[in-house]
Amino acid sequence: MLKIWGRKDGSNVIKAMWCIGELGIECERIDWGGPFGGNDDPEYRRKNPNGRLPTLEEEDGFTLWESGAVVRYLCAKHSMGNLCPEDLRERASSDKWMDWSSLNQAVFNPVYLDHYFRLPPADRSKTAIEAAAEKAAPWFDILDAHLADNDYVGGSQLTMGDIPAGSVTHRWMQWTPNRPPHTNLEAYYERLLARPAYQEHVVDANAPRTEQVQGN
Ligand SMILES: N[C@@H](CCC(=O)N[C@@H](CS)C(=O)NCC(=O)O)C(=O)O
Repeated sequence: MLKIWGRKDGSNVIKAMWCIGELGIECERIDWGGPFGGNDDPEYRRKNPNGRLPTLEEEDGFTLWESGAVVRYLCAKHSMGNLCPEDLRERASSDKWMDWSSLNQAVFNPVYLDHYFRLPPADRSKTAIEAAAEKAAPWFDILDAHLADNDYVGGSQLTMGDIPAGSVTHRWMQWTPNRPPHTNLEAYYERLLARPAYQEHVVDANAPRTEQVQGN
């Protein structure tokens, strides 16, 4: 069976697992990294020399790392013409949003993680969170404008292009203090929330942390 190595609340593991949920394929996810450790295990490093998550492993020993590559591979293998658009230009547009999300939209995420959870409480800074939100907002303006005419980033249906953007949108929606209004993004988020795979692998996987943020 397909294996994914990675703790379920890792932002990049979330992308792989939401994708797998949408594809409806069987998968064994192995708790790895973070509090579970194992990143420096020599056998794990042979699968993924970066010692990061997620790592995909197939029954014949094929391994793949980099969450975007994992999502692209799984969608091309199991959902050509659907989550992976067959038309080259449509596929390139989905690819574009995937790279855009990782390189731009998600930059607030490590700052939020540090200042909500990772740093010793005395070193956490609300100002740092607010500054990260302010820096990220223009990227969300761009996505919001695109969604005025598109239900999903690739057009009228969910594609692999939504996986990174949609998964990071959850943290933005739930963890951003004084979030600026984005009507189209909010409607997009509602559409994603209606998807069982999004609920399970994005919302539920983030739930303990979200409760902690909202309890702050
Ligand atoms: N660009 C890589 C980043 C991988 C990465 O940094 N993953 C984080 C988790 S989301 C990680 O491995 N952190 C160390 C850990 O959780 O132990 C990808 O997209 O797969």
